[in-house]
Amino acid sequence: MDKILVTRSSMPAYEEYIDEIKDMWETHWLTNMGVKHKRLQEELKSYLAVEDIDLLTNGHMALELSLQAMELQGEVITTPFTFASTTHAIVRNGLDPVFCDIDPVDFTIDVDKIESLITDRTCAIVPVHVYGNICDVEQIDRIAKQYHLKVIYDAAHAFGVTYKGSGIGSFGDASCFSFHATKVFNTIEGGAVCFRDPKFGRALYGLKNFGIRGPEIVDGVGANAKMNEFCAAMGICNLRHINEEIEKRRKVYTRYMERLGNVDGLRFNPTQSDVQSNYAYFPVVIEEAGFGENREAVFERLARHDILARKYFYPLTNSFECFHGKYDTSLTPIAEKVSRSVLTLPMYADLPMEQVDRICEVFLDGRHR
Ligand code: T4K
Repeated sequence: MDKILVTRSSMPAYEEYIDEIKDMWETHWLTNMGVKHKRLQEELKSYLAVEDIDLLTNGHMALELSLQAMELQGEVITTPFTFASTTHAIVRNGLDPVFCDIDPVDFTIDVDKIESLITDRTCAIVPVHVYGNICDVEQIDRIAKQYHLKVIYDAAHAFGVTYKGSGIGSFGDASCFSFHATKVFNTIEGGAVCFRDPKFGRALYGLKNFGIRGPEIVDGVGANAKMNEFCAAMGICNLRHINEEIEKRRKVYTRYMERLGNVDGLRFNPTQSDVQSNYAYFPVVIEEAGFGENREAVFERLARHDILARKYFYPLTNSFECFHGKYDTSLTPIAEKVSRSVLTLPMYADLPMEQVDRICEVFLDGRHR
């Protein structure tokens, strides 16, 4: 039997993609903000219900260049329960990450702990809508206003999520999405920043295109983070099917919950009120005392049956070797505990229900059914 991987890229029909890229053999226009880039940008602005958006090569550059465009200095409050990218974007900007613990229920930044971490060096907050669970955007907004801090959301997991009917990308000063192959919506590699302030948009654009403003004008020292036309074409195709894809994910989520939802010692993504979810990931927190087995035992049994669940996010970013013990993980005990007990099970739109059933069977190993 084939391996079941943690996810599988959504792709349009082969013919649909070929049809979308065909004209490039006439125009020979492959990158540098071509027609497909412009079209996808407009379509995403409308789909995500945001005021403005710019497309980039990937979610990481979206984060890194957003922080740079804000010309920040000092400390940035963030969480360690995330992918390497979030913390690396902060550190690569010469900023000091200050790690805040997470909420034990939805795994996002614990808003009650943010204020105690604010110093006169704090310049921004980088919260993460982890697994597509949304942060407490209202409290974060209040804190940011009170202490004059910028808010840059890592929205890599939150494509299409809405809160009280508003696109999740419309909160904070900037929201950074990932369109990586493994995401709910993909452009192969890709990312975007949503924002409102045109001054920030102009700075970001300069950073993604060498600071070039015209054939003879370079007014800033920029990088290159432009989305190319093949990626934009993939996005245009995938966006046509996105609602269907999310609906299929919802069905997978429902099946998992039917099989695992009432098992002692297991915890799942919460249902958040006023939130339209995208079912990006299916994390399970395994509490050994209640379940009778720890995360490692379940992970290994699944792997023996060719089911490759993942430990997103273990280890915590504040314990990475590259930081040489610089950060004290005992200051984020809940993140540490969740990181040691969570397993993300396979989740993608075309995951057959029989495979979901098999995954659950192996997960439970006959003991709790
Ligand atoms: N912030 C957060 C919170 C993030 O999670 C991420 C990325 C970022 C920022 C940065 O965004 P990007 O710069 O990546 O756009 C994966 C992804 O590479 C990464 O995008 C993602 N988060 C992270 C959570 O997961 P890996 O190392 O686990 O990927 P990999 O190669 O093991 O792939 C996982 C599974 O996906 C494979 O087993 C099969 C499937 N897959 C993978 C690829 C590459 C496909 O079906 N097709 C593919 O092309 O990091």
